[in-house]
Amino acid sequence: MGVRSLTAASGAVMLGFLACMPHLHGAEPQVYVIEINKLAFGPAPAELHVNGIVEWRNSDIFRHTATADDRSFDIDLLPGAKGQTVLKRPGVIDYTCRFHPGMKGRLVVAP
Ligand SMILES: [Cu+2]
Repeated sequence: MGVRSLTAASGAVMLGFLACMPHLHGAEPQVYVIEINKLAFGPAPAELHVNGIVEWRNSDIFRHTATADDRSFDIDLLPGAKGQTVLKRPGVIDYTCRFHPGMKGRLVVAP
C-alpha cells in the first residue's frame, strides 16, 4: 500500500467521523446538562440558545425539583432521575427547588 492510498483511507475515516457530529449540521437540538448534587444545582452552561434542551440530572441522595420562577417549567427529580425542558424564548429564567428554597439556579437564554 503506497502513501497515496493511506492518505485516502484516513480521509474517508475523517469524513465518517464528522458525519457523526449532528450539531455541526443543526439537525439535532443541543442538550445542556446541569448536574444536581449536594443540595446544589451545578453551574449553567455558558451559552444557552432558544430551542436548546436543558437536562437536569439528579445525582444527589435527595429528591429535588427544577422549578422556574415564571413557572415555564417544573421538573420533579427523584434521586437518580433526569428531566428535560426545551428553551422556548430568550431571556433570564431564575429557578429553584421547591423542597429546598436555598437551591437557586439561573438560565440565560440567547436567541
Ligand atoms: Cu431540592
